[in-house]
Amino acid sequence: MAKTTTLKEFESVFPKLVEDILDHAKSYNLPPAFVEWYKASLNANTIGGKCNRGMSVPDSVSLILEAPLSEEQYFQSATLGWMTELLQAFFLVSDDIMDSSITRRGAPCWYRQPNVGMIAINDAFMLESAIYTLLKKYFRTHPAYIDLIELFHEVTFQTELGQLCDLLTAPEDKIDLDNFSMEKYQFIVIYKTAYYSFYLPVALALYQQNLATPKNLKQAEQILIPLGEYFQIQDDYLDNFGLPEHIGKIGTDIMDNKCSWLVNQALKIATPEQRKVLEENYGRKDKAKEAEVKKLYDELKLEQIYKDYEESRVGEIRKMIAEVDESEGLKKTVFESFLGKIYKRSK
Ligand code: GPP
Ligand code: MG
Ligand code: MG
Ligand code: MG
Repeated sequence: MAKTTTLKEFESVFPKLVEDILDHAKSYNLPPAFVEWYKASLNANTIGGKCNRGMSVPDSVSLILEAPLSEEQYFQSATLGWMTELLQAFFLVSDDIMDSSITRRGAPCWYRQPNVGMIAINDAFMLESAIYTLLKKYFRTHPAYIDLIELFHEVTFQTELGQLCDLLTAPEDKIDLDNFSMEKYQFIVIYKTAYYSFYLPVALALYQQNLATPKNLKQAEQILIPLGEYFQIQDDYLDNFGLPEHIGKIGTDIMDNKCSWLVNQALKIATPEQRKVLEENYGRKDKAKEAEVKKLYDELKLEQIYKDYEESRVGEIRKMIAEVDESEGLKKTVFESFLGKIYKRSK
């Protein structure tokens, strides 16, 4: 029987990894005060989230093996899990600067903390570098070492492509609702979120177990990309309808002129008058205008439209999972576990 990890167990691995990362920095005689800076950045930006991505690496390995993990197996797979969390930390520190966000995980965004400012950009790079420090230390002799490195590089690039489209469809100075479309939306979310949040953890579990056959990787991608798309639609929904106390962040999508799922749904059903309200109020750095858009979203009953979407999409995803071929060692339970963690989430 598989055994799923707890946040406490998973977090207990991290201090050792921080020591490894800092030892690497110290090997270049980095002055102690700067080692402390790196340590503070690692702890502030990597810890404190839900760790769904990270925990899903040991969980997937245990589900694939249909057995609890030995201490060594747990440490190895949790270490891969922490690398996905470091990648996420690198993205979030950067994304919050690009999105002019205020809070993250219930605290001021890193770039807004005292004495940090734009040093946050370099801190983000160093969070990314930590992935490769750990990969080298623990996976140098693993038969899939090069595949693991290439996977992190490719998924990083895919996420950057998604982020580029996210930013280019949301210019600050040129509000043009004709710029938005569900086709663009789909591209943005698949690349900016689905690959690193959903495909990556399962691909890591498969590589670690030497089960990353072309067929298993393809099947994982075919289900995890739609799952990741659904997850980002939830994120867009929560940006407006979620409670900051629950989601740990204050929504910025309306003021940031984002090609969000909600604005795309609104454009589909708005009357010409309602479209005018959007044209005059969307994407402006003005609280009163943001409130007008929020009011319109309520009038258009977007909350109900989202809930109906969620039910029908989850039904389709369940069907895809039922069709997974387990003959090369991949398990349906890996996908069921992901779906269970995010279905109807409020944070
Ligand atoms: C989520 O978008 C996407 C990312 C965090 C990827 C960022 C990619 C980079 C290459 C920096 P979001 O802005 O909706 O997330 P949130 O709502 O958490 O700010
Ligand atoms: Mg963003
Ligand atoms: Mg953001
Ligand atoms: Mg968001």
